[in-house]
Amino acid sequence: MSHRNSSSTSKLRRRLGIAAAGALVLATTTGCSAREIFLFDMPEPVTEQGETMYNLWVGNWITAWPVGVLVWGLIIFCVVAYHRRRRPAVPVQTTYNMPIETMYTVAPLIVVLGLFWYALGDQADVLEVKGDEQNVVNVVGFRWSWGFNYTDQNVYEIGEPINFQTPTGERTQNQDAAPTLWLPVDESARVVLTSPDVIHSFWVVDWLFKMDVIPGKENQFAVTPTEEGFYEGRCAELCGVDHSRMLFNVNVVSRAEFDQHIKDLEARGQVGQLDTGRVNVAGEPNVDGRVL
Ligand SMILES: [Cu+2]
Repeated sequence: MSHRNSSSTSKLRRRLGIAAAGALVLATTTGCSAREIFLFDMPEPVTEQGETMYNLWVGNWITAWPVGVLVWGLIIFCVVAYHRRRRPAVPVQTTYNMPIETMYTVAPLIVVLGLFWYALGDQADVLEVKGDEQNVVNVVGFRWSWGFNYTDQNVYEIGEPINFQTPTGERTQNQDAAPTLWLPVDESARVVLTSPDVIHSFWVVDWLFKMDVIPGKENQFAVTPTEEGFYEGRCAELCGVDHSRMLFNVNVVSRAEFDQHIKDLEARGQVGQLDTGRVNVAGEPNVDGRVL
């Protein structure tokens, strides 16, 4: 190796070393955990089905990171190694190299088929509704809030659109003011989704799950919450001018607290079921024929 080559090699090593040290300092000084860095701080699962989603994501990241690191590594290497160096105008051309071309084709095919296989299996698990769930609730998404029919107990809850701002820009309500669906922990629930007007989407962020709410169609899924807690939800389908006001919560509690909540709804006179089949002029659902 000539003197010129060895000096440029050591320069290259130094630059790569500085880049690596910079990345390390950035990662440690921002105080991020490995989960935050490699999984982008994805919420940890709080339902049985969420566990499946979480594992699918982790599997995807395990596949994606080495591919990403390889690609970024090659890009950065080329940028650093060939920076301002004299190269022939046309580099050496490699054509009809069967081993390389076979690798280009087969390697991505294996990755894509593998991801597809796992996604398909997990999708079937997450969407499985056996029909023997311990609780049944009917979620009604309407312009611009949510209603919850506790089907077995014949009581309901209905919310109002969240008011975020006064005309002067003050924040008047927060997520806590949104209607709340209560569910008992460690019990399976079948969630039936209906809409009297347009397409909405029922999304509980920490469940790692959302499903469209389609008028004239009953979408449903089963969920078993495994952690007590208060979880934020929102409409995830741009459904009109006040779409952003369609917030809700899910409160996962003990069986005793759940029973008490049902009694509270009865005491408030919220007996009956929201009927999504009858819609008044404002597009809001009726309760037992009464216009809300
Ligand atoms: Cu909506």
